[in-house]
Amino acid sequence: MRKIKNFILLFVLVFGSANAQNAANSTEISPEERMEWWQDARFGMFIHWGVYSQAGGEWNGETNHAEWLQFTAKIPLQEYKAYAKTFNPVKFDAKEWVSIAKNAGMKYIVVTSKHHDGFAMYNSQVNDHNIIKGASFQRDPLKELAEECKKQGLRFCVYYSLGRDWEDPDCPTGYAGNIAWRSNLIDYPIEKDKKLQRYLDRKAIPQIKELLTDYGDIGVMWFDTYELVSKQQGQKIVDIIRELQPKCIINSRVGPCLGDYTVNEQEVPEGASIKPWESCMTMNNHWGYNKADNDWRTSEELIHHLIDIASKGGNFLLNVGPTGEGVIPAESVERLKAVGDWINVNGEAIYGTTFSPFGKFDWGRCTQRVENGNTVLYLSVFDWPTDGELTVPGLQNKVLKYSLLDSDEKIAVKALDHGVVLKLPRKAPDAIASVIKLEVDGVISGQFLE
Ligand code: H79
Repeated sequence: MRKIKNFILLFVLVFGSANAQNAANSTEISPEERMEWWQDARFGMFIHWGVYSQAGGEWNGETNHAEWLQFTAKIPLQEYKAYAKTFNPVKFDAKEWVSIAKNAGMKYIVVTSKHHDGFAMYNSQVNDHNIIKGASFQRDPLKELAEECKKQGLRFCVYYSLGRDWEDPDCPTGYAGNIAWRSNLIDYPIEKDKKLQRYLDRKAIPQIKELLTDYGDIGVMWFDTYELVSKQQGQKIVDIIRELQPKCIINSRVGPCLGDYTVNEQEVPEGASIKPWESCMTMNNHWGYNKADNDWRTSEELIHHLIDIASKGGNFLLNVGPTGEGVIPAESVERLKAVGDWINVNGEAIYGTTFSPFGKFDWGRCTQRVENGNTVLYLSVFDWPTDGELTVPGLQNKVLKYSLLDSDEKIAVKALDHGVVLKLPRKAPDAIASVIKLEVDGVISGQFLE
């Protein structure tokens, strides 16, 4: 009898705990839920800022350096550490930076917590090569930015160079045929002695834990250059992040075939994708501050990129490179202001929309939102028709409502066999991109995914 009782007790314990396990799993956040705010956000600010920013790209007469300064100028670690000591960005003002991002219509910021130089831009207890112990600046800019983001309602996210670290003796890089291509061979010349796992255990993983423990909610852990990090090593980092902050999004550069979304660097893909993706881009030709680089993209190019990316279902992560004093360059601020002015009027064509059901149009781009079974189309016109007639080829659904955003001017709609023709005022309401809002019956079949 007792045996049977024990058996039942055991059964209840095992079964009960399995149920508890299921309950825990059912409260787990799904990838779709995790990505929800990010997919609606569409637009974020990338910030490349570190010890290297002081040089403004110039070292021994060469002016083309930036965030890779230590590597490209071949600076020995001890000299770079001495240079780090002079880093004192007295004009840094988290409130101003976050305001600039917010006024541009950006919903998140991604700031370099540690670039390839291995210098932590926060108060790390793990490693002394950081802004408190290794520089003159006795403040933690990441803490100030995290707090300011919380105040102003932006998501705080961090960049972390995973597979490259020029301060650590154990960080090998490269691939077959190009061994050690991004390693610090000046201070640590014997590549074969480097053990990646030792670097991960001693520095990278403990620092990732610090960032996820001491800075409130992290929106995205934005990893870069996993280099020789294996899928298993990357997965272990993913597991650690999931454990500490289940809501934190992880980009694809945490390891091979891993992460919540893919990244395009300095380019926009040709076609749309339903899987989450992001394009990160500079405003001139450098990520970190380069005072000689005056090759700025125009505000028009940036606004067109934002619309183009949204029309393909992606996010735009646009970079600024603040100076060594902690100031976002005026040229960047000016462009962000122009983007903000456009978004203030036309933001509904960007936030919370999905990719175009028609692919690209010759005259511009399209985004959509399905509301109560009907579709709202946003047509962003880059090239305004000189004859005032704009064709939307392929649109077969009945048009229920139509208007120009930010204009009282009347437009007319004519349905043809091959699509819809819009009669527009002769002059574009916005020289960069004017948005026409069309509410059509039902959803649009035939998704043009390239
Ligand atoms: O953080 C930014 C870059 O520093 C980093 N990723 C972005 C987000 C990055 N790592 N590798 N790459 C980008 C691609 C390689 C760029 C190079 Fe070069 C251009 C290597 C050689 C020419 C940078 C510029 C290094 C030397 C000159």
